[in-house]
Amino acid sequence: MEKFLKDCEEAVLKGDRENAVAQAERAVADGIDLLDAVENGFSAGIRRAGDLWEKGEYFLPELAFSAEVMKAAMDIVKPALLKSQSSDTVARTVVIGTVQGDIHDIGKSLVSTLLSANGYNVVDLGADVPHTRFVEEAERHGAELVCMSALLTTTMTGQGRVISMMDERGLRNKTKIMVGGAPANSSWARQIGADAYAADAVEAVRTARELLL
Ligand code: B1M
Repeated sequence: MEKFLKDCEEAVLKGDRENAVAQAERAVADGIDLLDAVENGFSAGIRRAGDLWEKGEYFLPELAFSAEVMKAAMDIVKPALLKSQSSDTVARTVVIGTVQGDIHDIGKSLVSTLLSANGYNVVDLGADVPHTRFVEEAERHGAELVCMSALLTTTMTGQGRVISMMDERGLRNKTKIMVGGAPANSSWARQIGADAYAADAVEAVRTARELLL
């Protein structure tokens, strides 16, 4: 398993689409723990690519290419991941997206997939979602939970902005709010008045269950 995870990591890091797709297909065919493959294999590769870019050893197009390769692997894993989870939850509506100004959508999409797989009715707004749209869509769909992802320190403030707007619109007492993404943490969630923070996709599902008891 360790070698397999390393192969997934290297495929994304090196932007080797063919290999990443082959590893993803193998994971599905061999019944490998898909979450393990995503979190500890492919994601490890994209994070390492980010570290190299930060150190100036990768150029932005190389990082972007690694991200595309990661998404190609995710496209293969996603249908099987959707089937693999138990969906014993009564459908509750969740609105999810990455906040305005932020195009990072890989982690958000993983959270979205796992929530769907666990029986939630997920309205995925995508990335770079205007603050007002979170509010409008939450109201339109009668969402019980709004999940906001942010990967940039410059965009995470948008999570707080949306919470204030939900409050102004009188939706805050009907809708729970969860935040996530690399720069967020529990104290940030408390600071902006969110109900919860989740560090990863599995924790996001567990937290959604607790919030919507
Ligand atoms: Co960008 N980027 N990036 N990037 N990028 C980061 C975030 C950065 C930390 C890299 C670095 O410096 N080491 C840095 C941010 C620094 C900061 O703000 N302090 C950065 C930067 C600076 C930028 C640009 C500004 C670069 C530039 O243009 N000069 C630019 C921003 C563009 C924009 O958004 N406006 C940019 C662009 C890009 C790419 C397009 C090349 C690509 C994104 C492709 C895409 O998503 N479609 C990219 C990538 C890939 C990264 C890194 C390397 C990896 C992100 C990722 O996909 N991780 C990232 C470095 C890093 O995070 N270590 C980086 C894998 C994913 C599975 O994990 O997203 O953390 P993650 O999601 C996890 C958890 O966080 C959690 O669960 C997920 C699954 O376990 N989670 C949630 C996430 N959302 C949640 C929501 C929830 C609950 C849990 O609901 C509430």
